[in-house]
Amino acid sequence: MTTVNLNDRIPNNVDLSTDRTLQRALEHWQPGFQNWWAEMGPREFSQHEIYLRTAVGVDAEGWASYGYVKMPDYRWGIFLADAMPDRRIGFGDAYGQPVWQQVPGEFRSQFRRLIVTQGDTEPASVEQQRALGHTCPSLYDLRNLFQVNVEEGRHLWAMVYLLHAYFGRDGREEAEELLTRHSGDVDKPRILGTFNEPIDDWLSFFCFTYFTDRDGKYQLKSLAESAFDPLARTCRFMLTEEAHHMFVGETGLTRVIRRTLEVMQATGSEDPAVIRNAGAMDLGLIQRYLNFWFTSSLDLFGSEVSSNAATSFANGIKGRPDETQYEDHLAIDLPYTLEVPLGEGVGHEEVPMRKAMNEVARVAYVKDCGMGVRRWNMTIQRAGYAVELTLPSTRFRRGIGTWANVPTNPAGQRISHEAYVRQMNDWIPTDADRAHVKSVMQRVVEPGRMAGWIAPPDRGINNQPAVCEYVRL
Ligand code: BYC
Repeated sequence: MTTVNLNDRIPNNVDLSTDRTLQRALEHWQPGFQNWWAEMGPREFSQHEIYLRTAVGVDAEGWASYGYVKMPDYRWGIFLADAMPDRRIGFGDAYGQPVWQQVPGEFRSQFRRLIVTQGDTEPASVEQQRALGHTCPSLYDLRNLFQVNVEEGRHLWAMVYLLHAYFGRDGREEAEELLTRHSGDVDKPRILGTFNEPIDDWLSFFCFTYFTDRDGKYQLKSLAESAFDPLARTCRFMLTEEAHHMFVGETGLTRVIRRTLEVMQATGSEDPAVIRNAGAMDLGLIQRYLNFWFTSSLDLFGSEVSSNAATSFANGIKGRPDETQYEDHLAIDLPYTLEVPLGEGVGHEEVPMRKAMNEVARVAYVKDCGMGVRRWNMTIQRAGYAVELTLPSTRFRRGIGTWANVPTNPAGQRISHEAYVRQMNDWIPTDADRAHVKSVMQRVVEPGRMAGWIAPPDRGINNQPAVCEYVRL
């Protein structure tokens, strides 16, 4: 394993000090990053000490160290998972050949585009979440938010390292641009749709970390298969950090639901008005938030039929998530059957598998999303209620791909445009839903205490006691 140089100005395990030019270029980018964090990150909390984990190594056992850190002092660095000896390309036309340590010239622009797209999402999410600290439901949650934020900052570093190290001047220019686009900016927005959606309440934050970070998991898994080994190794390590973000989402939503059930039991009512009056979120409202963030995140996989995806697969640039689970890594003559709009209904179309790689990844993602929903339904059932939360159809409310702008209901049945517009209020958060959520977003910062709309976590971070002062305000 390459040693981790934690004391370097930029902590790294890539022997940065042996490449002075690269080191200087990254040190030149560093103040821009720090300024961006100070301006666009959770700036009102920059002087507080937070109980954070920091990456100090890349092996399974010892990568994390916990301690109190002020966010601007976080050791953002460059960490790649260890190289696998004699690693071979695992899919596509160059299957079985040795992986690349440099980017082949002919694939340069494709790689750059993917790395920039990935990199763009990381600071975007920090920007989206920057105001949440003011309304945290507990110190535990506040700490988790900041953990997610600093790690997204590190993921930006991961992509910027690749741009600087392997893409010369264009890479350096792209790295600058990553700090100038901003989430929701009318003139210079972030690249992908979901990353321009505001996240101004904690229910949205939990949905985002459940659904959108899970897209991150699947995209990183695809890139972790790449023939370009430095990209694969970077993404492998990012995946270990990403797991915590999804944990925050899943347990966050579980706790919201648990609290709702407690209120339903205490009041003996399922009436949304009664639940809201008691300061909790009714299940219908939660369902509408799930619908919103799930459908938005589905678009992040790109079009069902994509020549970009086919070329990326053919050229070894981006594989399928968990490529090793497939028997055929060439996927040349295989057909893939897609659901497509047909007349007023749903038809089927066969397309070459390689062109359907975005859909293959999306299907795996949807299955993964369903697991948490099943667990929530078991919790609801155990509490004695017949309500079931569901994931809407992948045809519903799509903005990208075959089903873009085709009106369907959440079950995926085709409906008229008028019916779609008229009923949307039943399906995604209404103004009243958002106003209610906003009204209960009151800041709670006494150690161990929770806001009234969310149950406490099962256990503390790194075995800390329930009353831990995770953030020293
Ligand atoms: N919004 O052939 P198409 C994460 C564009 S999340 C706007 O259909 P392709 C994280 C597309 O860019 C993971 N535009 O799709 C989570 C293309 O534009 P250009 C982020 C969209 O190229 C939480 C055009 O439509 N990582 O890490 O096969 C917190 C036609 O594209 C959208 C990645 O996405 C959209 N939703 O695949 C923090 C991995 N969808 O290039 C972080 C890198 C598509 O023709 N990116 N378009 O101008 C990729 O692999 C691919 O770019 C995509 C699209 C999967 C996104």
